[in-house]
Amino acid sequence: MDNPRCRLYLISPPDFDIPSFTDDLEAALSGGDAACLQLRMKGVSDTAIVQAAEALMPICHAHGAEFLINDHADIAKRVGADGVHLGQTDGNVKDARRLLGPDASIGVTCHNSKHLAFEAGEAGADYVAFGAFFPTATKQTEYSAGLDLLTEWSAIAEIPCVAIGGITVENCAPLIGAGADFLAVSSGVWDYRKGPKQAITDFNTVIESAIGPNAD
Ligand code: TZP
Ligand code: MG
Repeated sequence: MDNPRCRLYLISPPDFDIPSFTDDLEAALSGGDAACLQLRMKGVSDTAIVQAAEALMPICHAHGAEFLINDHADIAKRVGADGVHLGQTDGNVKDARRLLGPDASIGVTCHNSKHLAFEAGEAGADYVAFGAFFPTATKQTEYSAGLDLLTEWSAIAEIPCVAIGGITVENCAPLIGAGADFLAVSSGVWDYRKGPKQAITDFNTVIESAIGPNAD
């Protein structure tokens, strides 16, 4: 995923029905730039993830957004996704790379740890994800990350960093200023009071006006 400036990184809602989320995704992606959608479905069968992927991936591709699968490199391979996002217990980057190939986008959850992020980078990850930056109801979070981590990471590392956790149109500007390459957002888009399309538009307006290392 390219990041000449900070970009949005969409995460699916935890629960959805495919027809109505298909409409929401189509609307959202017509509202402005998003680098990707991560399909994040917990506690469901592989078949359910594959069915959702088959409905959602073409919409992402029609809008120039990558389509990533959370947790399961094998499912990413099976559906021909653009990549996979791995938690610390979801298998290792080298195995995922072998399976998905050199062009796949592989990202790793690194909580609030530069150490984990360097490990991920050495293993060949394309991006590292830090969080949670704000309280969130989407995931029970054990870790919280601060703006300093984004600034330090941008100063020392080549690999882009994704900021995650409770990010909204209203609170995202400091993350961009601190050096986030991507803003990973779920409820801040799907539950936005003006709807998902306006959320993407408004996030992009903030990104374009934010002063930060990636603002050009
Ligand atoms: N990892 C840390 S916080 C989080 C994940 C997957 C949830 C992100 O969702 P939201 O709704 O944008 O807080
Ligand atoms: Mg995981």
